[in-house]
Amino acid sequence: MASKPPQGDPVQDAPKVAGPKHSAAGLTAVGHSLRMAHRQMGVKRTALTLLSVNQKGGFDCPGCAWPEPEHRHTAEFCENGAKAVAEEATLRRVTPEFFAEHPVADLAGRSGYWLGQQGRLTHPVYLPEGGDRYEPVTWERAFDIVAEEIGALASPDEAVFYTSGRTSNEAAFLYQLFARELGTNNLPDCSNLCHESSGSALSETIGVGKGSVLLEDLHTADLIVVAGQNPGTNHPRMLSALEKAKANGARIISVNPLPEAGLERFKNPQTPRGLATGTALTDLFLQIRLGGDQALFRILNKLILETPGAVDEDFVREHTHGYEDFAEAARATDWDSTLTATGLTREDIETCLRMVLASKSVVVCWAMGLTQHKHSVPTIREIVNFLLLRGNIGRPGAGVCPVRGHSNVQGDRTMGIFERPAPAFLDALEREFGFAPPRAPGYDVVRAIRALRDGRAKVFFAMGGNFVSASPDTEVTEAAMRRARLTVHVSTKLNRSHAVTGARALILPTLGRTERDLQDGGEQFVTVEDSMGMVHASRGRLAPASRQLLSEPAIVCRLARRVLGSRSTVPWEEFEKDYAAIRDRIARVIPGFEDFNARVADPSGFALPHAPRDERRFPTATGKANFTAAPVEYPELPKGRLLLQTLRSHDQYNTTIYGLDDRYRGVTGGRRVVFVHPEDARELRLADGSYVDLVGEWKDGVERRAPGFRVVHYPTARGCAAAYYPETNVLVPLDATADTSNTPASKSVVVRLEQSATD
Ligand SMILES: Nc1nc2c(c(=O)[nH]1)N[C@H]1C(S)=C(S)[C@@H](COP(=O)(O)OP(=O)(O)OC[C@H]3O[C@@H](n4cnc5c(=O)[nH]c(N)nc54)[C@H](O)[C@@H]3O)O[C@H]1N2
Ligand SMILES: Nc1nc2c(c(=O)[nH]1)N[C@H]1C(S)=C(S)[C@@H](COP(=O)(O)OP(=O)(O)OC[C@H]3O[C@@H](n4cnc5c(=O)[nH]c(N)nc54)[C@H](O)[C@@H]3O)O[C@H]1N2
Ligand SMILES: [Mo]
Repeated sequence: MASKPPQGDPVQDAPKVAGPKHSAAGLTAVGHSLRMAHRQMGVKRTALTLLSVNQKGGFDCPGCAWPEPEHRHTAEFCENGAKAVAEEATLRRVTPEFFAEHPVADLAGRSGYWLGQQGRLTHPVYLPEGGDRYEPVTWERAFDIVAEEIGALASPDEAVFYTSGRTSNEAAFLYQLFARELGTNNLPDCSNLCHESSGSALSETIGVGKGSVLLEDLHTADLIVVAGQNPGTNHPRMLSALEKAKANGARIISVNPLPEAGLERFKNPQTPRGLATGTALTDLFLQIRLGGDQALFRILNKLILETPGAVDEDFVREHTHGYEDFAEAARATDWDSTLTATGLTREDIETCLRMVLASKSVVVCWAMGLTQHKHSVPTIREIVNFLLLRGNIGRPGAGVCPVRGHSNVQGDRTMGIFERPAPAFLDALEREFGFAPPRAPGYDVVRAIRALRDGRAKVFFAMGGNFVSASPDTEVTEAAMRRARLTVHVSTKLNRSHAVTGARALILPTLGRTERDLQDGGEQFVTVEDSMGMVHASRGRLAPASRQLLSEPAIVCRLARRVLGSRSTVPWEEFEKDYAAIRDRIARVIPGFEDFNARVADPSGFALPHAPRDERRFPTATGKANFTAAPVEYPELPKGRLLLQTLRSHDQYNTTIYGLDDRYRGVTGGRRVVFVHPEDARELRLADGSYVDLVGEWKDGVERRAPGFRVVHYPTARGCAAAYYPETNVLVPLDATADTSNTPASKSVVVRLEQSATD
């Protein structure tokens, strides 16, 4: 039974357009967050909940992974954090009666927005083979069903265990332990769709796949480059750090095809100045073409090499490897191809160079605008080259800053959620638990979809997330999912992945961050790691959404006991009772977590070691920081086509849609919009307000179509278009991925725009 993905709500999706804004936050943002929160939680619960977000002794915001400052405001959250909290702490409920009224086919016809608006899941539910709707099931029976299907597999490698990045360190550690004791490394995670390119590029070049800066480094940098990131929407608390940096004299360069309001001007609602005029953030805006960043950094590197005295020769000699090959490649760069690739002018780039040369310490921040292209890994390696040239790694005020997405995505990876674990990690597991973990690499997200599609994987288990909506090539992914024997989702809220199921399906409802976690050993807390490698505790305060909910660690423990039975060497029961017992094991397996329980008692948490940052030691294959010399690439655009990036609106958290507005880009009341430069639109004869189908063009010749988008004339870079994810995931081919990291190239999709039949 194939159903087309729903195309938005025809009644609600009627976008109105008013043009881009030029500043972010301010009191409007505070008002929006409070209204949204009141609607979901009421006034009293709103106050109780929002005041403990990101406070010492409170819970970690389930929004983004931006770190908390040492000195916290009473309200240490942002508009979008408040929405994330309201979404979870909502008083609305999805009960067994709801499932009785809504067959799966009905759910499959609803928009993601509608599904999310129904509220919190309250009971475990089961869709039997041949059944048309979910029915209530006991936890025991649910675990029996999973055990039955896993037991029937020819090999544990026919099971796939996905993780989304909200999972705590404790739950993540147990989850990977279970998968590995079962015998598989099939642990794809949202990172595969997200910052995998950063991890790949950084581990090879600096020896650690994480950012090398702390919050203080941002505050004290001379120059901050923000490339391929929209912090005003996706990491609003980063604007406070940028404001502080500016107050200390920093300059900021934004590299983006779109003028993003948050980067132009920040009105900090916590300061009088913020409420009046706000702070202008960006000093230089480089309106780059999609995918032009490698070319930009390559020419900057060439120009630095050509400037006498600009290279930090001591650093290069002492700490790096591969300089000569890199320098030769950089010197060969020419202006013509650079200007084509970037769409910038020579003056833009020369201004940028002057700012770089005038700065002693430089931080480069980036997010999805750099990681989701075919050549993302060489692009990020070129940024590393750029920083290495002037010794900008491993000293204060300087370094690489990949800004992570999900609040614990970095921690999940540290805990071993990875389809290609390091041998040293597996050795440590083996030593600690006495079983032999599998050594062969497992499936990442794209490979997992292929395995499901081809019948090589039969059980799909998700610890959070919304796999079918977050993944590329929606129709392919959904068909793959429907071939599974069993799909299981541990979730807080309803989403499309619950409606696109295998022969049998389970939804297992779980506690969110905001909720109290009571186990036999007393009240528990969990821990998370932010984007800068700081680990701290998170403790929920609210009563759970339903008495039936189990915590994620409890679900893994019970599942593991049921599936592995007496063959397990892991004390699952003990772990479920008291999470401190899990942390004791983490302390013994994962470097940097020594004495974990004692150190996490400090309300500010602790910093994980980072050899390049702390001691300018680079644990790479060469023992040095590696310069790299890859050919410069950029996307080619056939005539009459546009390069489409798929990005987030201001009113969504990934596939969770909070509302239908994108305030800073001036769109209200709808999501099916495509932003096109007015000149491109004129050439393509597309009036503002006309309706088009977006049709993907890829070398496999398959037609991928997203129908019915309103054209919005918008000041994006020439040749580039933008539309929201996940509505446009149908256009991203499964095989169009980044080299090395295998991340879907969601930011460079070649499309043609066809007038909609209904227009
Ligand atoms: N409120 C909210 N917060 C979130 C999320 C959310 O959905 N909502 N998601 C979380 C997650 S998981 C993540 S990963 C992050 C995502 O955070 P972002 O990476 O900021 O998210 P996107 O909306 O994908 O924005 C991509 C930005 O890069 C720019 N860009 C696109 N392509 C290019 C390019 O080729 N070059 C350059 N220089 N720029 C480019 C786009 O114009 C846009 O400004 O946010 C996290 N925080
Ligand atoms: N085209 C395109 N595709 C993309 C992207 C893009 O920019 N463009 N971005 C990619 C990126 S960066 C990412 S990170 C992925 C996101 O992929 P995912 O992480 O898979 O998706 P989310 O939308 O964050 O997942 C939302 C669901 O998580 C569940 N949930 C929320 N909180 C909890 C919790 O505490 N515990 C549990 N168990 N469940 C919880 C809820 O049921 C909710 O419906 O999408 C990727 N897909
Ligand atoms: Mo992400």
